[in-house]
Amino acid sequence: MHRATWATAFGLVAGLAILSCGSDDSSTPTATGGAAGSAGATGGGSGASGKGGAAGNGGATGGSGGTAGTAGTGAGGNGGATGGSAGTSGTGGTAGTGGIGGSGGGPPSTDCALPEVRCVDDTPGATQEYSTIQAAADATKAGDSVVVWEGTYAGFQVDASGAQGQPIYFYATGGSVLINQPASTGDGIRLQNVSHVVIDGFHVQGVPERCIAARGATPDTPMVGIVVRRNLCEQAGVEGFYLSEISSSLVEGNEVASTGLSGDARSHCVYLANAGSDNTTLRNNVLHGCKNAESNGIHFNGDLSVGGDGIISGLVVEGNRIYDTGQNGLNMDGVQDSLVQNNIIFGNARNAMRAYAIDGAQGPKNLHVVSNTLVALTSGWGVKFSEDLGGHVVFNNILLGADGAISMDASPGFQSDYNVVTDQLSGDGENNILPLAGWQALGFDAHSLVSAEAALFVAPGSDYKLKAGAPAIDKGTPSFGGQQAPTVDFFGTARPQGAAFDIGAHEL
Ligand SMILES: [Ca+2]
Ligand SMILES: [Ca+2]
Repeated sequence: MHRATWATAFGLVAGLAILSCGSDDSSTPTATGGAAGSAGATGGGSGASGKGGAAGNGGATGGSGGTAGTAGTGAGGNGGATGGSAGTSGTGGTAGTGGIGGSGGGPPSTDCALPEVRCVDDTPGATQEYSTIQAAADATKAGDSVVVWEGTYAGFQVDASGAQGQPIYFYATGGSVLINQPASTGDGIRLQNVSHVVIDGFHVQGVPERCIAARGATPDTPMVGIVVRRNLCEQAGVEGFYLSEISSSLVEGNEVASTGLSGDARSHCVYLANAGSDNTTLRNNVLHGCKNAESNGIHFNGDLSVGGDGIISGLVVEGNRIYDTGQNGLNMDGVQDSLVQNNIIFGNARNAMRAYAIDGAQGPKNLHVVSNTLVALTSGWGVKFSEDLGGHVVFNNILLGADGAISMDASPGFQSDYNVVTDQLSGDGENNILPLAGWQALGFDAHSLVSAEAALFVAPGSDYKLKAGAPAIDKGTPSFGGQQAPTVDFFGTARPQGAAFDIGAHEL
């Protein structure tokens, strides 16, 4: 069951890659010239041709990495952030080093004969250079890959950093590398104040602490360049992932299910912690079954008491599917200047999206909430703001809630339109609940409309694609309030289809 869902997440990533063309098709030619980087099948960049230089990088989405020079020392390009494949090492001369694989890729090479590839297998043979992942991790330096072959392993801690363009890449081959015994910390995988480390493809199950924890940095000197990709986390003792002070990092294509076996009420699927965790992207994750009482799909905590500016900013939260948690889908304490788009959130105990300040230095400000399907029909609101500093832009969303669609206090500069809503909204901290007509009289949501689950979705409760004839179809807008709508939907389908942009995370 979980495996099947995980596979769906992979499909999603691949789909996005196919259709997200051209958002960053830059290349990195050098004066001496490398072998041409291969452009991605769609949207990747290409490098310069020649000998020995660096190959091009794939595009931000969908690119393939370049091929290193055949007789040079050039590095292979980086795969696209999603969907790209890693660069190919050069042959002859000094071998080039492949780049970071995108979601469709992996490490530069899995060839155990290469000195920078450290192969781990629990079974003796050609792929067993190390029998534990920890032993390989302890030997790594920047640019190394730890390639783990199918088997069952104890967890590990990473104490060595990669470098910009030379990450340490931990890669689980074949989809059945199981970590079911903890590292010494009790976590499955611990990143201890390191940067430029990739964790790709591990299945972590039943560890007493977190499946993956990154900690030990400070808000003023956070970890950078952490990539947590395509992992499956089940039955963690506490949170699924606890990621503290990770900046300019990427959490994508993971599935987290069934956290909190220790009984801790705050056993979030994913916890992005503390004020150094700026400019990080969380996308295409499937998060569910984190059901303890105060557990959220993703808990963001800009905690002033821990130091720094007390705010998490510059986030991109997109393409996530979050359901069946004990509290809110997105729970954002002290988050500002961030984009939330193309998420499908439903069936949680409380609000689909909640932005506020308790631990954060300030409340929400300048959140752009676009093209999401946010359904909170157990209790709560589609989206709720408090301790609010305003500047939010909210459009093209389906916002359904047992209490209503949007709840806020007076929110300076608030802009919302082109939403499908429950016919209950509040602009004064829920002292007054207004129907859409009354809300429109305040100057909001002139083009929005009221609807309900049964009229909108293929199968409320499980399948939140739009059904034929749904009133959300072709009722959206390409941009609003200075923010563009996403050019693909949750499934990677280009927007718009048909006559116009649709409202919600799905485009028909
Ligand atoms: Ca910050
Ligand atoms: Ca359409």
